[in-house]
Amino acid sequence: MNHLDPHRHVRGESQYLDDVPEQQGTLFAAVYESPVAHGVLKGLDLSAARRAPGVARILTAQDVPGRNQIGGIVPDEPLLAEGHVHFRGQPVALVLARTERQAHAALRLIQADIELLPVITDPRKAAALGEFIVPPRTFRIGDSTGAFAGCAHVFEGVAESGGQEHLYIETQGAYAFPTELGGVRIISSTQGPTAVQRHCAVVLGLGMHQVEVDVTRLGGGFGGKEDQATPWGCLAALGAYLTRKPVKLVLDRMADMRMTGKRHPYSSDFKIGLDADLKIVAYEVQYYQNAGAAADLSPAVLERTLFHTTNAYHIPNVTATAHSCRTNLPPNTAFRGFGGPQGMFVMESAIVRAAEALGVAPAEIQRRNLLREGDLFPYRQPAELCHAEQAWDVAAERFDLPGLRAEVEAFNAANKLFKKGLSVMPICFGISFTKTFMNQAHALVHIYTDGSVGISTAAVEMGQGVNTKIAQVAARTLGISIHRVKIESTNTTRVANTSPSAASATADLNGQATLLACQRLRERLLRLAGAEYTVDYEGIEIKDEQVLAAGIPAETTWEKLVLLAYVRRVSLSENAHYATPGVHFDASTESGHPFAYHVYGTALTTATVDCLRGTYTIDAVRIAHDFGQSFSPAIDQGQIEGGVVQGIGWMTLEEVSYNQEGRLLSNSLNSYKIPDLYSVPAVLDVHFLDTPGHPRAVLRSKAVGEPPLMYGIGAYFALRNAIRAFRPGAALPLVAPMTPERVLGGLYPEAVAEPAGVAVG
Ligand code: LUZ
Ligand code: MOS
Repeated sequence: MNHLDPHRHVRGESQYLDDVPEQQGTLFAAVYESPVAHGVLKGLDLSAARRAPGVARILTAQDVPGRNQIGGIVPDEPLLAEGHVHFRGQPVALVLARTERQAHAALRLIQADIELLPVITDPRKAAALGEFIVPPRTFRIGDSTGAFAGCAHVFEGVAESGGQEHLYIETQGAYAFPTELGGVRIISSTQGPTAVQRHCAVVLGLGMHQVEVDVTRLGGGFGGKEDQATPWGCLAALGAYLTRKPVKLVLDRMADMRMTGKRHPYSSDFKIGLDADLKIVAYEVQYYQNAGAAADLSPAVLERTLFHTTNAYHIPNVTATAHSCRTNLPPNTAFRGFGGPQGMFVMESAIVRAAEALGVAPAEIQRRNLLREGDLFPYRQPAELCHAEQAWDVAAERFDLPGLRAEVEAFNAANKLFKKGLSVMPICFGISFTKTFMNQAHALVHIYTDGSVGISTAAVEMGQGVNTKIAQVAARTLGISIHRVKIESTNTTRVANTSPSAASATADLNGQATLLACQRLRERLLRLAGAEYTVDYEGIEIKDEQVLAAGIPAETTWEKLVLLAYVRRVSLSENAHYATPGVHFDASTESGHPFAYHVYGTALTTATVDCLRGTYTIDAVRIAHDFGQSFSPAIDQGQIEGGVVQGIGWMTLEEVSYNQEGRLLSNSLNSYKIPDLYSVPAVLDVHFLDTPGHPRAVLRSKAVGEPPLMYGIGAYFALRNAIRAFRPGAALPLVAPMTPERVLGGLYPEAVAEPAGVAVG
């Protein structure tokens, strides 16, 4: 089964937010952003802007009829700045004008009087000042302090990973319409329609039933629209509510890059202890998360970092502490992997530090410490149906790891100015929202009297193929062609109280709910088919004698059966709720069974460095991945390919950088480099491991959204190994991304210094 959407996309038929036909009278909105990263907002001069051509109205915090608050986990984020500004790009005022051009022109006439306050961009500086979003959290198993005393080898170090711009192709936006009775209807480019609905209701002082949010599809999300579609939805809704006119707000690319948060940069201290057999006995880590100026999803991201502290390894003694540090940057947010990749990068860094010091290949340590069936994670869930060793061994054998290693060594022996590096990257990712209550979904399934089927769930299609998967689940369960099934827009009036499409769990949660609804419909129809009946309805006749012993009339078509149900007054609609069974977590002991299951895999990565220029290619990524029983292998393979390339981008090319005044330097695609066709590995092999899947995975087909991003960490270490082939024994910092500048710094440390004054991330 192929993805249902791409032919619509390439023909330009897919409707994104900006393709919705514009209603007459629509006002266009533009956001006035804070020009500084921290200060007291003493005054705002709107007089010239108000007189500008086409301007209908300018809104500030004073115009909010409800609460000026959009914080999700912590109520610390105003919709429009009030009293203070906390980051550059923070929304301060909203201009509504007859055209988009007029709205943007008026922005330039606004003057803010701001008294500057000190700016913090560095998480460790924030921590030193006690600027935390939430209190620190610690996951602990065994006794790491005691265990270090008995270790043959102990190593310490610092690891840093940078931010990442989501760069969804469709920028953030919303289009809001006033409805009768004083409500609003919002078309939003969001992964979380309920989040937009809930916050709009708060901001407007309305009940949630007065706010309808509708989403057809997104041009990418990657986590950037899990929480951060909310401000634009609320601003458009505020405009529509106050003016009683439709209001459209779409950010241009540079505004989106300036104003929205990104993947959290982390700065971490680690300590790793091994015994004489290279078994990891103890691991301690302190994470400093750069949260930005408000909580957003940072506490949940922090939590997932702790859950993935030990990646795919079993370590009996672990103490991991995570700090969420408040800085004057846009609030950082969900990004594919959600803190997991940051934690796993530190684990891999610790292993590499140990391996380099001991003069062994990192793989020697990695392979020996992989999770086995029944091993406890630091949060005390056992690894069940664990495929960590299988993934490694199948990858090593199928792709001939010893042969690849020999090739790299031979190349390096024969070449002076080009060096190759190889790495092995195992992954393990927990599937479920870490907040147990979020693991629920609804599906509303209608069978129409002509036999066509319409399905509404909470799932948001953002290119990942979830609509195709849900249609497949329904078609299989009902025994009909997928072409009879339409997946409707995601709409809060049809499916309420939804979790965002996130955490790799969307197909599982909404697919399971769809499965339940379709099973019920199917049972009902089969029962009816098995009964004796005669019906004559609009010329269609089904006779009793056609009822077979099996209970299904031989000539009963789907259409006839559906029509029969209708005239017999049997309901052709179902609304099912699914809640993942068996997941729980107790934050007071930091233990429980938070994940439905884990996904495993291993990637072998080779890279070549040009040792004169510092440029490089990631030559090949070869992966053995645990899909379970994939029922959409084409979509799943696409998720792996996209995830790997996005992970390589995060670890190599993509460098988010702010200056010390909190101004985004990497503010466009001229200064922020993402992987292009030329940086995609020429070889990207994906082997589907033979695994049974998991009963909690929909049709035993495991979640596939986020896990592959973590394979990209392998690219970092492959490049590091290539540098060390050029400069044997080099002591390289563990700082990502490994940009060409950093590669040069590694090759020629005396000649290339870290750029001064630029905050990492
Ligand atoms: N969002 C969330 C997520 O709210 N909770 C999670 O556990 C999560 N994990 C991954 C991505 N988004
Ligand atoms: Mo995501 S980081 O699953 O929105």
